[in-house]
Formats: sequence, structure tokens, C-alpha cells
Amino acid sequence: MKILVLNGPNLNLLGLREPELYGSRTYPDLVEFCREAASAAGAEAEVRQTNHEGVLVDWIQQARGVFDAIVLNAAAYTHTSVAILDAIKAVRIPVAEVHLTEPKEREPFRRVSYVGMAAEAVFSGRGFDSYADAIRHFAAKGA
Ligand code: CA2
Repeated sequence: MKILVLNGPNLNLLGLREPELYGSRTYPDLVEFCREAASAAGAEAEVRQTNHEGVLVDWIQQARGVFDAIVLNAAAYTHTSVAILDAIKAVRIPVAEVHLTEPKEREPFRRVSYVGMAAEAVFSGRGFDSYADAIRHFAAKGA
């Protein structure tokens, strides 16, 4: 099973800023963590990051026929992007929403999730393990 792991804006700064919120491990650490979690679950993960909303839309569209599932941390776009919501609905690949933190326990504007309106599952508040939970979710059900 091939799983596409997509990361949105500023997640490339992991470990370099705000470690009290997002931890001290870096984005390259996250890439390695996801690859190993997928491998341990008998799957394969391709991990990408972009700061651009349209690039996330492109990657979601292009996943059709190539990937079996998408693990998506759209970061701030989670809370704003109807374009990403529409792309998830259009592509018809199962999507899991993931977050390092628990957005619902933070500022009120993080309580809305457009991604969550189309995602089949949400894994949040467990740091890197939120990604492993999502990867295992798809591996266990065969996407
Ligand atoms: O908890 C998460 O994973 C979030 O998706 C992170 C987003 C935030 O907007 C969401 O509400 C919840 C922010 C990502 C910013 O990443 C940084 C990493 C290191 C330093 C600064 C920002």
C-alpha cells in the first residue's frame, strides 16, 4: 500500500521554532519517522511539505491512481481552505487529517476544520505519533 503524507505551511520549521508547542524533532526527523512507521505497518510512505495551498491541491489531485491513501497535516490551511476540502472530495482517495497538537484545545479559530469535513478519520494531539496512528489506520484496513 502506498500512502502519501502531505504537510502544509511552516512544518518545515519543526524543531527550529516553538519547540514548547511542536517539539524539538525536525522536519527531516518527521520524514524518517513516517517512512519507518509505514514500513513497520507493511506499507510505503512518500512524505512531502509545501508552504503553498495550490501545491497541496495539485498533489491531492495527482495522487489519484498512484496512492491508496493520504495522510494530511494541512497546518493553518486546515482551518481556512475550501479549495483543499473540494480537492479531497473530488479525488475520492481516503484522507486522514493529522495534527501534532490538539487544535480544539487552542485558539477558537482552530476549532473549524475544512479538511475534517471530508476526512474519514482525525488523529491529533500526539506529536509525531499522530502520523503513525493515521498510517496504521490505513494499513490495518487496507486503505
Ligand atoms: O498541530 C498541528 O499539527 C497543526 O496543524 C500545526 C499548524 C497549526 O496551524 C494547526 O492549527 C495545527 C501550524 C504549523 C506550524 O508549524 C511550525 C513548526 C515549528 C515552528 C513553527 C511553526
